[in-house]
Amino acid sequence: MTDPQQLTDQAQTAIAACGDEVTLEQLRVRFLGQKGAVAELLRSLPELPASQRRDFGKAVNDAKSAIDKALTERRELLHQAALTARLQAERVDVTLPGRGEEPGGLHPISRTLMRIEALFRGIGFDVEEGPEIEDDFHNFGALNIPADHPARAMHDTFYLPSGLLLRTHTSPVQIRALQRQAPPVQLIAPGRVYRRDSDLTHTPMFHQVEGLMVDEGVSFAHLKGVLVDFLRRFFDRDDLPIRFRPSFFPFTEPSAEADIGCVICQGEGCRVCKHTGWLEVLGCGMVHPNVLRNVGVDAERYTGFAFGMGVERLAMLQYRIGDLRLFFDNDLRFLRQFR
Ligand code: 2U9
Repeated sequence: MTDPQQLTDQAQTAIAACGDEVTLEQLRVRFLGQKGAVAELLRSLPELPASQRRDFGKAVNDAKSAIDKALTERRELLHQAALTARLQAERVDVTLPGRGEEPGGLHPISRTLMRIEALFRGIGFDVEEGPEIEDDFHNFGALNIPADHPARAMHDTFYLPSGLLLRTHTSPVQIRALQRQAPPVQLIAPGRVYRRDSDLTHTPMFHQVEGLMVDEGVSFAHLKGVLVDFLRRFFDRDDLPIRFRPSFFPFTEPSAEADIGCVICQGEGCRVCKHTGWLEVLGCGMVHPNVLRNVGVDAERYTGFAFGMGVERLAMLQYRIGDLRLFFDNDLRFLRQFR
């Protein structure tokens, strides 16, 4: 190649056809580099007759400028095109509708717990929580359940290597409350409890709400008044039939279990109430004087009533849920129904 104009044309054609910045740099080296085509033309200068050198030198310089200009313009163009392509690719259409957030919901057990708590708060009960890992005294001893007593078999207990245990009921919360504060005491203790039990109707962890009222002159009539009122409000039926049957617990004397008229069949008899028309919903009784003495409360001066209920059972009746395990599967198809 000896003609600067021809070289310019060739370079401009190649540059115009170049589609990316890397190839463009290769073209720059090829035409304007130290060993490039323009440098080669300049090296041929001394071989020319002296009369032609001046014009040829100018022509080579013009070629160099023209190629340099073409490179710069092309580089700018390619840079802009790349930027535009990237902006296009990364474009966010802020006018598109959002993906949407599904509203969360409370677990049915949480909802039932909150309902129970609200009803007891409304009649002046405090709500207290306590540790799930307990010692033998707070879970058993203080509650008039001695070490060798068969009543302990009722609560198949999870023991930890330390000798501590997972509480089998929320009674220890109330023991701690009585140790801490003098009567009058009126509180409920909601929370998780643990028993070594697992079948269709039992899970190793479940929820309880227990309650306690201790003061001078507290009687079984107060117990009945509070619990009948609670159950009728909970099931939202002023005429809900309720009966108390005698029972036994080591921590209460006398003790009773409360049944409500079956909310599924209205007492007609169905599978849920095993064709009795009644559903057992809680246990209760007058706090045993030994329990009061164990926590330093004067059992001559004070009396109290206590009760306990299983939250899963109440939630199943409230929401007409037929299978206990649904509470623990965390299947969204089930949980979404409680939003
Ligand atoms: C203190 C004194 C007495 C709590 C009580 C029951 C009766 C009872 C069961 C119901 C179903 C447990 O979840 S369940 O299996 N509970 O029947 N609980 S009286 O008595 C107390 C508690 C604390 C200081």
